[in-house]
Amino acid sequence: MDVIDLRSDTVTWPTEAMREAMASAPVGDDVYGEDPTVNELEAESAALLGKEAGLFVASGTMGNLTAALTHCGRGDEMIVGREAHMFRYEAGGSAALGGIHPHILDVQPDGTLKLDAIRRAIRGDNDHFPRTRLICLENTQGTIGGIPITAAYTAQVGAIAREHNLKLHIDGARIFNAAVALGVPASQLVAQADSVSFCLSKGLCAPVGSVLVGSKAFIREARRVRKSLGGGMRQAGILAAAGLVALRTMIERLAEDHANACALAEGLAALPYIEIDMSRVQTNMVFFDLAENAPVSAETLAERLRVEYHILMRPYPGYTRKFRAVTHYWIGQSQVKQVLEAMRQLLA
Ligand code: TLP
Repeated sequence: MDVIDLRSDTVTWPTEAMREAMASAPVGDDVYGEDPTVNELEAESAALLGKEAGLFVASGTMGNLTAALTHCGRGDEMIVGREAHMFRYEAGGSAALGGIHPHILDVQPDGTLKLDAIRRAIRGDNDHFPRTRLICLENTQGTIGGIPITAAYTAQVGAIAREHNLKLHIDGARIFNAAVALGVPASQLVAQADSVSFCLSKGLCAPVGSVLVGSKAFIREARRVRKSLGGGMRQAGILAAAGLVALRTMIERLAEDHANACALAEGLAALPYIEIDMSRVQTNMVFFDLAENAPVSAETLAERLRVEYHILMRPYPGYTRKFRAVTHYWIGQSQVKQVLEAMRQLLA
């Protein structure tokens, strides 16, 4: 990469190995279920997460939307965090396309929803109420810091879901970051979930795509939903080939991104006008605030980083002084050093 791009791990380019795998991927028509590479990716994804079946989708947003539309009918309700990507950053798709009513709960600083709040949010049988169908969690909880959510907490939410005959969906866009950070297999983190969507196109570096996993019956239904959303992708094996390389070679190395995020955060914490809570740096995200009395505004800082240092880092959408820097495959130790030196100069 010719710039140092810390805006997100979505910006990652595919690796050479991915480009080679894409060039030689066997393909077929995936709408007929005949693309061998897509089939392999779906099976491998399901096995990795301990589920029966998988479905290759175009994006994390499509994975979450397909799950919500498969679990819920019009007028049904899903319980979801106020800070969750599914609520904040998915263009209201589940409401617009599925008529699904979101029941919003506060996200705690540790990324969880309070168990009591979930219990209280579940509707009783009353003609006045929507019907609660679904609970959604996010792991890692990206919008508040990239916080990994433990298997023990998820099991408690799963138990509530089962007790009330609800489904549990996990937006696991970065589930492998959580698994690596917590030192447990990803399958353990989602054992209680009815569906999980995870992204190939973030820290794992594939150019496009996410996989939705769940039971065979759920995925059969989700295939129909994906088709209705225009997500039947034909010779998608070209893309799935990169996804297979991602699953086979890019998961363990996420630990390097976490170490680089830590180094970046420690360096930033030592600079003036930077407010940062080190205890929240647990995976590949560094959130920090620019102090009000800083010699540059957030916009000027972002602009000067871009123009003078070829570093892309911006205030987080919806905030004015809060920045999010995300480390990934294309950010190594030398890039971290360059960013810290640029920040030191601009804040002097
Ligand atoms: N997140 C993007 C932006 O949309 C904010 C980012 O840069 O982090 N779930 C989570 C937790 C996500 O962070 C994202 C993307 C998605 C779902 C959606 O994935 P895509 O972008 O593939 O639709």
